[in-house]
Amino acid sequence: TSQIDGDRLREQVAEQLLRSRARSTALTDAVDEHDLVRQHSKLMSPLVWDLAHIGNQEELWLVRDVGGREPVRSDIDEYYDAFKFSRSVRPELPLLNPSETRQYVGDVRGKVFDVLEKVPLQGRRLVENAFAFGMIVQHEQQHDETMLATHQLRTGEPVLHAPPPPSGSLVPTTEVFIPGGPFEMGTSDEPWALDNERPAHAVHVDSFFIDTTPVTNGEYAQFVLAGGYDDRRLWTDEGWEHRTTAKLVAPRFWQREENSFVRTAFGVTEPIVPDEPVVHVCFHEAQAYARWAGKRLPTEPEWEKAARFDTASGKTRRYPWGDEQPTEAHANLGQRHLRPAPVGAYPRGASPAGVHQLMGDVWEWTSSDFGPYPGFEVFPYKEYSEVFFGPDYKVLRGGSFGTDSSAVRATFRNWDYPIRRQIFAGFRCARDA
Ligand code: AVJ
Ligand code: FE
Repeated sequence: TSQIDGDRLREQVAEQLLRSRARSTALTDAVDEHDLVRQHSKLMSPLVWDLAHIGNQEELWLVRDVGGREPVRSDIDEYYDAFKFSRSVRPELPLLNPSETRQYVGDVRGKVFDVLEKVPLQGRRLVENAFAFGMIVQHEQQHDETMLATHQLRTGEPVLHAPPPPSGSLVPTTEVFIPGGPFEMGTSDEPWALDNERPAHAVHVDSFFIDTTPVTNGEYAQFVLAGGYDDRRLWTDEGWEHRTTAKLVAPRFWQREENSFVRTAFGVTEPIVPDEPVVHVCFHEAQAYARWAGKRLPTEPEWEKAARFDTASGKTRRYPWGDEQPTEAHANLGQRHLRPAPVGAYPRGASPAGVHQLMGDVWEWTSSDFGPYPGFEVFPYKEYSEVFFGPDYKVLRGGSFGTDSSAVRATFRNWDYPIRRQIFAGFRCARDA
């Protein structure tokens, strides 16, 4: 009955709220007060801003909107409105200090649990109310990944620790053929899918080849050593312009030592691991590498078809491996590890076509601009996706080791400026058939 369904849903939501909060707490308790309030990079907010912003969004959507309750604090909304002040100026705002922030997010959360207990989760209210909770869980997890990227930019002794990912294994072929024809892209029935993933619609894709694994550090190092950054022909006009003004010579966090490379991640400097997917490259670097390799980046529909389409049944799956939720055996997600796993580490996560590690490890740049699917409807607010549609942003797919499984699906669409590389972004190559 719907009563039981509602109670079950309440439990699941409560569990997800606790899980995301445990992660936010761990990310912010790992550093001292000074590290919480300072800006580790102009590209990022102070960690204490992300934490209070998580609480403020939760207050706006769940306490005030779904719950219809009085504000917890109405005086601070504007400082935590991501559209009002850009990341670079946030340290200058009269922000809550770390202990006020912890108090605030705790107060909000207390009310949220009260709202969760009482809110109707039946009939027509189920979808919209349950979605609001799901959206807020995903929002917190998205900011947790952003905070993880801030940790990566922070200098000093390591404060985050995690066991290494599973070891790699041989992936039999380097690329697979995906036959041309239509497939169903996007979704109309994933309960937590955000507006830009909807609706499901048929898309025709020409035949193409796609690499079975993301491009590795070892492969990328060859490109650098071959002079790829100095070869004008490999770069687009925009890419070359950026490579020149930003003085790009290798992925972010790499340092060259003669003909080898070390990289620094979360306070640890070590030689690059050749079999690990390359991470912290921008779209332009990915594009130049692909051209050097005689290939190109996949389009967004190609990526999704390679990830979800089952040629045998003609059906589109939820995930590359099938319809079951991701587990530790399928993908490197959820910050269980602090790095991408070597190629071949997740044979059980491969798609029907034999494409590995589409989910997790590194976000993958596609060649596509971020735009609406046919039939797109804003839900629930235009600032989630609509205001970003257009040629300024490129789509990334699949999630990274820092993305929680609650905040990514095979339909999930991330986007960023093509020059950004502090995010956990890598890529794989494709080519025309
Ligand atoms: C989907 C990752 C691009 O971080 O800018 C967080 C998610 N939206 N708060 C971002 C988001 C509002 C968004 N990305
Ligand atoms: Fe946000």
